[in-house]
Amino acid sequence: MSRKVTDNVVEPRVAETRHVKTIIVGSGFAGLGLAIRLRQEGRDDFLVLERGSEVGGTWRDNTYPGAACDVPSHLYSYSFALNPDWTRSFSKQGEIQGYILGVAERYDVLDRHIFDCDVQSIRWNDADAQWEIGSTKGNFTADTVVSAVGALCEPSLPDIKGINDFEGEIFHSARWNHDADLTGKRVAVIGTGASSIQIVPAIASKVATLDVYQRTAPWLLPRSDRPYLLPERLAFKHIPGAQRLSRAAIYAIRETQVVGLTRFPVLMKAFEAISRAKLQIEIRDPELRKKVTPNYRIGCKRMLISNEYYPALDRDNVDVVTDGIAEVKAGSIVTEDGTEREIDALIVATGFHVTDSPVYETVVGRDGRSLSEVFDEVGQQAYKGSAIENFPNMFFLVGPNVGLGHTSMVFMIESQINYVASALATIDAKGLHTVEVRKDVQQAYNRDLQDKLAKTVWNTGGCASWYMDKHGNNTTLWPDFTFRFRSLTRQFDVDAYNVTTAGASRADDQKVVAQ
Ligand code: N01
Repeated sequence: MSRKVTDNVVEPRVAETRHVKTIIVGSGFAGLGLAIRLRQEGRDDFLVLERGSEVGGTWRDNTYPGAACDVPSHLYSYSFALNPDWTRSFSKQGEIQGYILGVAERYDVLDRHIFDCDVQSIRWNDADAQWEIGSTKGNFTADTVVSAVGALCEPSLPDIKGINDFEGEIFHSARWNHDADLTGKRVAVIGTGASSIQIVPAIASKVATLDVYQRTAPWLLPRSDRPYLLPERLAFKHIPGAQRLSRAAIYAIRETQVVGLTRFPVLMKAFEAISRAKLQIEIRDPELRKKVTPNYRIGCKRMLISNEYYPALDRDNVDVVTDGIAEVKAGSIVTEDGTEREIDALIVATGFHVTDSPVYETVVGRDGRSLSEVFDEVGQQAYKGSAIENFPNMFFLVGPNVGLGHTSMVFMIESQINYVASALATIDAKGLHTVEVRKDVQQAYNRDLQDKLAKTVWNTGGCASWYMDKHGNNTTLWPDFTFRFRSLTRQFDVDAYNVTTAGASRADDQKVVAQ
């Protein structure tokens, strides 16, 4: 099949408001997976609104040199669309994006997508009990909306004096400018997170000089990446169960980390020992080694894997700068100690708006408050990462406290897809007009989560990370085994929701319909 992903798109007539039963916003792993499920269940009255021009989400957007996944390929894929053809144990961005495009075609959901459609507002209309969606491709109404925009979609730009006056090439890691030729240039990278540690080794040998501005040193572990041999690929393809077995083994091994990360942070010392040995072996210069040795417990921030980052830092043309940045000038960066380093290009690898996403301002719930206003007050929270009080008939994929640092997000996404698909089926089967998670249920769920999180290395490991919100709560990570989340989300639990049936007045709203 040679159909392009943007073919067969359903374009609305812009002047009209179009009603659809379910609107999914975003078509990364999450939105696409749900679209496939809905189609498989014969629920064709849905649309996926996607601001990009193809599916893929973060894997479409992050095209920086060296971009690759740090979860093994056979686990980092849909359970219903295993891929025996992965060429490496850890896939690169292009191969993952190719896989996602292929799945979208194979499961025939592209005709339900509207691409280049930037959703600008999602507002609940209580009188009509439906969502009103404004977008660059017209207006829609929907009975239910599923937000699948992802947590790592809005680049966070550092608020550094003068940065807007920089006259050379400047771009964020997630918006890589492929027209900018860095060969022979003096380049600076701000940030040393998961993106930066892949970019730095990928460009170090081609640039003239590379200044890596490090605020906090990351912990690094070995990356056991290798190409799959032909016999292995043939086995994955032709021996029944071989790929499932490999996937199950990867899952089980990764899941053992949960004990150290969430219950007994002291166990993380074993990983720390491996990481220290790696530092010792890969960095010759003792001064540099000291600079890049982290001063917090491993696992507190995301553990990174690379065999190339430290050797890249050890190169003669690469400098790690740990003095804070005071100012960016037209052609240089000045640090707080007064040193000025001239550069031609500046790469901003400073992460994403996770707990303060601007997307939250665009979603307005039942009482007229936006998600960002609600989160401002109570912190980013949801029930099972999937539903939020005051936002009826709305579900979230990759919502609050669903994130992971140790294994595949696709596992969590598929768990949520089960839950949301079950919710939509329940709404239909029971003839429900609205479903809104009960406040007491949401509060109890989040109290329990925060109790668990208090013991984790993320909260106790002595670091500052994007896992925490401005209230000091970890509102991003799931603090337990992932199979527990799978079990929690297997079925929609309608009794956790206030529901109304068609024709019921708002006064009846709080009554739960008979189960
Ligand atoms: O972003 P980050 P990322 N001045 O937030 C620094 C996923 N991912 O794009 O640590 C100076 O991790 C900041 O410093 P500090 C993965 O989930 C996966 O790298 O806050 N520095 C940090 O060093 C990952 O966790 C993969 O002190 C500033 C860096 O910028 C998530 O995406 C690959 C600064 C930001 O690191 C985000 O990763 C890539 C400032 N004002 C991404 N502001 C794989 O699967 C921030 N920093 C391999």
